Amino acid sequence: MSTIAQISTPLGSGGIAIVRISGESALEIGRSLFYCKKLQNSDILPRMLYLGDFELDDATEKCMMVYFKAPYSFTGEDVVEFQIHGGEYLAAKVLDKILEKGAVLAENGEFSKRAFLNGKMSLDEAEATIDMIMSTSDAQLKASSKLAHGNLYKTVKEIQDNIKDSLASLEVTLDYPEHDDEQTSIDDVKTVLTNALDRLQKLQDTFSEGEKIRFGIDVAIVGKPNVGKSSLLNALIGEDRAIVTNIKGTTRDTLKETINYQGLKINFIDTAGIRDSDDAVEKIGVQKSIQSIEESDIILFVLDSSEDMDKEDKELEKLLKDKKVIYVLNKSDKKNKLQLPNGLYVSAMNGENIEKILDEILKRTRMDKIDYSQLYITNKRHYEALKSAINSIKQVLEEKIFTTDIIDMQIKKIWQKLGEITGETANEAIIDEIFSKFCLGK
Ligand SMILES: Nc1nc2c(ncn2[C@@H]2O[C@H](COP(=O)(O)OP(=O)(O)OP(=O)(O)O)[C@@H](O)[C@H]2O)c(=O)[nH]1
Ligand SMILES: [Mg+2]
Repeated sequence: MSTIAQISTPLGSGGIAIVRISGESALEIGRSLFYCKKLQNSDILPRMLYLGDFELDDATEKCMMVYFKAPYSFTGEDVVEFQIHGGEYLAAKVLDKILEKGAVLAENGEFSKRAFLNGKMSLDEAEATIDMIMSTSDAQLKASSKLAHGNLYKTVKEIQDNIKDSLASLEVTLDYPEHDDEQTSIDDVKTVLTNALDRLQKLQDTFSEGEKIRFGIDVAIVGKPNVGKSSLLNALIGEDRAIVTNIKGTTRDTLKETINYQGLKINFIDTAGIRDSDDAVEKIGVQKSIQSIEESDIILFVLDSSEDMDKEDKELEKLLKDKKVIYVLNKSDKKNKLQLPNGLYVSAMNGENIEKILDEILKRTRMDKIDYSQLYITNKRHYEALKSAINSIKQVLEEKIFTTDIIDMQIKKIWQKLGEITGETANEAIIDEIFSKFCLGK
């Protein structure tokens, strides 16, 4: 495999930039460009930081160099890293020099891909690492760090091993029928599969929360015109973001704003007031509002508490009947008229009870019950693989005639599906696609 190099820190100016080389010639290339008095008559020691000079054509860069000897490196190959002053042009020059010596430019995620191919991390761990890097909330960071530490990998591997072992002992009884009872072994396989099914289903069930941990809870703010949806959005995010007027139909387009609350992301979507309208633009806006209702996890159904519910409100309520809905009775600073036992009286104008809405969102979506010591499936790819492994297990357990051949074939299928999560059986195109989404130099 070729020796690759790339700048591993973000492009731009900063305190330090790191240029990384990985592959068979990493050490040779690194040493040929680096002058350090200490290294004149001695070998370079792995994991030691050396201070020296990197020779550029017209300049000398005083920098640090570190060597990681294969297989004890991030990629599992020989790796050399230069820690240089963080100038964009300077880093590019250092990289050029390394390329001149025979290294090739690493593609996006190529260091990580090599780490995966060399068994340094599983595919799910690599994906979780990127998720950690991209984290924008405590919840996402905690959940992805658990995954990045191989907790999913270990669970999946254990289940795969259990299934494989039980199949192996079944095969032994078939080879030596005098030793054991075949039926007992078949029953053992069934027990192992039932246990696996239970564990996998529990994991699969975490995806609903897992998705919210990763992407946030989607909350649509819905209501007829002028009830104060945009005012409420502004109050919830603590910023004057949406236009507010006393003209009905002010909001034409949906507007999404995210906040962090108790470590979780909440994505609020302000929508156009829903009503019958002849205005072409407003009609599109209303269509978008309806789409937001369908796509969100929970709805803030905003009503004007100073008025009774009218026909428009009631029509809208019907539209929400299959959704999780929080009744938000806005304008509580005005004389109250609307009585709803399950309503939350708030005022977007003076801020009354705004935080209660946030708590209610967490409660109703059960996101207040997140236990970070537990593993959450946050990645759709893992979820899909779990789903098809679960289906295959169910199929075997439902077989009327439980022959060894059927078990053998089905178990291989289950094993294969589970292997897609860890990458063991994932096909090359999927692997390439995953790593191509990684950052340059990662
Ligand atoms: N008194 C009082 N007035 C409010 C409150 N919230 C909003 N309003 C007023 O209600 C009017 C409509 O507010 P918006 O936030 O634009 O209402 P909307 O639901 O977004 O309206 P559309 O975008 O037209 O659908 C404005 O005049 C606001 O000042 C509140 O809590 N109390
Ligand atoms: Mg509005």
